[in-house]
Parts: sequence; structure tokens; C-alpha cells
Amino acid sequence: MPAQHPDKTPQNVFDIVIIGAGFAGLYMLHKARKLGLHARVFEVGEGVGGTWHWNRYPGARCDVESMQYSYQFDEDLQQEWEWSERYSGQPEILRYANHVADRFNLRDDIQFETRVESACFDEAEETWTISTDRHETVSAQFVVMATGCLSSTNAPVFPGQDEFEGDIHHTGRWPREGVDFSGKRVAVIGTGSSGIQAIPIIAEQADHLTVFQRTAQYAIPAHNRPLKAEEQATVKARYSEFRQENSLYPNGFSLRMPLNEMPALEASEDERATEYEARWAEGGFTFSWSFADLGTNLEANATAASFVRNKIHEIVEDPETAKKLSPDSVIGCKRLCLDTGYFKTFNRPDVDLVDISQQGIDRITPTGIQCGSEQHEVDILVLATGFDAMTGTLLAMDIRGRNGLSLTKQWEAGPRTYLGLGIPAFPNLFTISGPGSPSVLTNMIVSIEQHVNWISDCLEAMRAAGHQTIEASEEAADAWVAHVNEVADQTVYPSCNSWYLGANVPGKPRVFMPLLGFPPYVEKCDEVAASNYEGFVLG
Ligand code: NA7
Repeated sequence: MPAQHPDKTPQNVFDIVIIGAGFAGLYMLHKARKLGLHARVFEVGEGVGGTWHWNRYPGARCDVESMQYSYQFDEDLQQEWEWSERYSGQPEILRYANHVADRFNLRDDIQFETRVESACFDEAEETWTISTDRHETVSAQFVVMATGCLSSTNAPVFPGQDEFEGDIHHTGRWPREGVDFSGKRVAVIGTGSSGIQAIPIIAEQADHLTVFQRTAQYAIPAHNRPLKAEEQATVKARYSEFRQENSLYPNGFSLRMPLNEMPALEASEDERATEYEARWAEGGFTFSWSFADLGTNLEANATAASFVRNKIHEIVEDPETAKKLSPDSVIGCKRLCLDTGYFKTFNRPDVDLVDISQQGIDRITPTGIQCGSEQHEVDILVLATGFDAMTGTLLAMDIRGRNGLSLTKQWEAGPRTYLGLGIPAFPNLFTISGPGSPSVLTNMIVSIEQHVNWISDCLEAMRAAGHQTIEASEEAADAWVAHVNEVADQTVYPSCNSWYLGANVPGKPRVFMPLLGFPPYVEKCDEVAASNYEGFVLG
């Protein structure tokens, strides 16, 4: 049972405790200070940056373009920072996070290398008691979970794994000092975004690479390149208008080619081919917007899927390998990956692909990986097996609301929130980009800023009205979860085993977690605030 007696010395009594020092935690701290709140951030890592602190694997790169994947809350900040590439790599994004922390003097209120183990609501005092792995217990009126959507790794343990004599690294917990692959035989398990980004680079460095693929993935060329000075200047000349326009797109970011309003099924075969070719040449998520019905009509979707399969067969020289790399599922159902040399890598003589979709991995042996009768000799094993997304980190803490109700119990059938911001029976606790909000389906920094602004405005409104507590009602949360699922059910998203549904983690309830559609969501949040926080109970 977590400690119930907080240290009430003034330095350990906070107005607000923020958990996590990624982009959400940094901005929340900045806003909390602006409100004059006594704030403390706890962060497990030894530095800021959240997901960009941990995902240091080779090739880690954002799939939203640099000029958009950054904060907009400070005009000077967005004017002075220079991005070097169309899509930023992890080191540059981490430098940016550090720049923000320094520029706004945020580090003074961040306690690094500290894991929050529990947060319990004290009903008599109407405060939260927060305990950490440093055996300290503090109290705060408000708790903000800035814990990130992709922060708990999904790291399957294969039979025999303990006996493996080489090193094992998960892409989401990459060693700070890097990994030397030279002269090594390397295995990568997992071909989602992380695997697809890391594989071409590991192949260049290693002696031999074997890729273990459970599900083939669609990937569109990224066409990453240096960002021209004129391109940056054009955006910066009207940065706030650019941001405003982007917030009106369903994912909160614009693409280089607008949505084609025509349904794929109304276009001729030639028209479809021309459209797909043009978007393939442009690169990035623009491809998903080729036709209006790709996300809602399976037959339309199949035309895009078939185009990408043909491309894979053009790129990959060995027809058998090309076939194995060609997905047969709905395109865009799992998050689309961006390709920088991924498919081409399989033309290398020192790269093998092992299809484990049927027989799986039998065991890890001291010197390799056994699949059926075949043993693959390996010196280093890379797990690119993804994350326990959106709920993993929250449920790993012992969070208790009213009557000692645990979050694990509250969410046993899947996450239940109102707006992805509040949880019934957990007063004064906010989740930034929580399940039920657009979060991972958007430009994350845009969604983070929208949530932090909403929370800050809420705290200010509560102070003005003399309220001590705010809590999502059960009815509002139930209706919201139903709404999130209804919206998803109108699309192709629920048709595959994606991490959006929790389907990548054995035993996790199958519930569609993010909400599709950023602009209507923002409108709803604004309406709720304007109607004196309808759906929340203020105390
Ligand atoms: P993903 O997209 O969840 O990919 C994980 C990959 O690992 C995927 O190919 C999985 O196959 C595979 N996997 C997971 N567990 C296993 C086991 N037990 N055996 C074999 N293969 C397995 O994670 P990423 O880190 O690549 O990307 C996450 C997000 O980060 C991405 O969407 C971007 O938003 C950034 P499966 O498809 O489940 O069959």
C-alpha cells in the first residue's frame, strides 16, 4: 500500500505535481508557473524530452514535418529555432527539447531520475499524495499525467531469452552511448515504424542482419531532405497563420498535397494510378489523402494497398522476399510508416528476412534465434516490438482516487475518460493526450499544447470561482467512450490488430483509444469550458 502520510514541510506541498518532462510536462510546467502555482515535475529519465529521450535507436525520426512538429506558444521561440531537415531526427528534436528547458529555465522545478510509484487522493484533505522511488512523499492539489502515449515498452520475453549470451536492446530504451554493430550478426524482431527506421542503418553497420517479421507493413517513401532556408523563411513569415490553418486539418497538421475530395471508386484506374504516383513521389502521409474514401471504404482502400504492394515488388528484387514484405491488410489501419531505404535494404546480400507470421519464434538460444528447425546465429538482438501505448505508463503506477479505487480497477474493461482529460472518481487529476483524445492520431505537440492550454484555463477558472475540485462525471465518461468508438467504427481503423486498439499487448482490452478528428474535438473542449465545465463536477 502506498505511503499515506505526505511530508507537509512547505517545500513538499505543491499546488501541482506534473509527471513526465517530455513536451507535455515542459509546457505544463511553464504554464503552471505563469499561473503562479508551486509546481514540481518528476521525471524517470536523466534528461528532458520524453519519447525523444528514450528512443535513441539509429534512424529514429519524426513522421510529422519539422516546421510543424514544434511548439507554437512562444513567437520568439518558433522564430529563432532552425530545423535542418524536412523530417527531424531524434538528436535534433532532443536538442530542441533541451533548448526549451533552458530558454524558460524549467530545470529548477524538475526532479530527474525519479519514478512516481503511486498517487492517492485523500478525500478529507482533497489533495493528492504522491510517492516516488526515492522514498519521498509529497502532496499537491492537482496532478497532471504528462506521461506520454508511447512511453512504456512492449517487450515480449521469448522462451530461453535469459540464456542469450549477446546483448538485447529495445528500440524504446536505447542505450545513451549507442550500440556498436560493426562485425556483428544482428537480429531485429519487429517491423513497425521503429524497425523500419532502424533496419536500413543497422544493415549498413552490421556484418549480417536477420529481420524477423510477424506482420508485413505498408511504408511510403519519406523523401527526407535538408530543409531550404527559403522554405523556413516562408513559413516563419506567417507562422501563426500557418499554425492556425493546420489546426483545421483532421490530424492537426497539413500535408504537401491537399485531400483529394474525389472517392477512389469514382476515379478510373488511370486516374487512380496518376494520383497515387504523384503522392508516392511527394512522400509522407500525403499518400493517405489520395482519395476521400480510403479511410472509410474497404474496396477503395484496397486500390491504395494494391498500388503499394506493386511498388514493393518493383523495389525488392527477389520476388519471394517481395511477397513476404507485401502486407495483405487494410492500408492505414496500423499507423503508416515512412520509408527511408527500408524495402531496398532487402536487396542486400547480407540481409535476410524471416517470416514468423505462421510459426512464430520458438525460442532464443544462447547464440541465436530458433524458428522451427532453423537456427539463426546472432550476436545482438534488437527488439523493435513497440509500446504498451496510451495506458501502459498510467497503469504501471498505483493511482487511487475516491474510496481507494485503483485506476487498474476503474479501467479494467479499457480506459474510460471524459475528453481524454479527466477520469471519474479521480478528482483534480488530468491526463495530457490521454485515451479518448486525438493524441497519437495528430501532430502530438499541437495536441499537447491544446490540452495544456485547456487545463491551465480550467485551473484559472476554478480559482476565480473558488472551486477546490473538478471531476469528470461517470455519465459524461460513458458517453464519451461510446462516442470515441462510434467515430472509429465509421472507419477502417478497427479492422486490424493495431496498438490504437491495444491489440499488440497480450491480454489488453480491445478498445479503440484515440479519437479521430482534431477540429471537432477542440470545438467540444471549448464548448465544455464555456458551459462551466459541463460533464465535470466542480466542488
Ligand atoms: P509497433 O508499430 O507496435 O511495431 C511493433 C512491431 O513488433 C510490429 O511489427 C509487431 O508485429 C512486432 N511484434 C510485437 N510483438 C511481437 C512478438 N511477440 N513477436 C514478434 N513480433 C512482435 O511499434 P513501433 O515502435 O515500431 O512504432 C510505434 C509508434 O512509434 C509508431 O506507430 C509511430 O507512431 C512511432 P505485429 O504487427 O504486432 O504483428
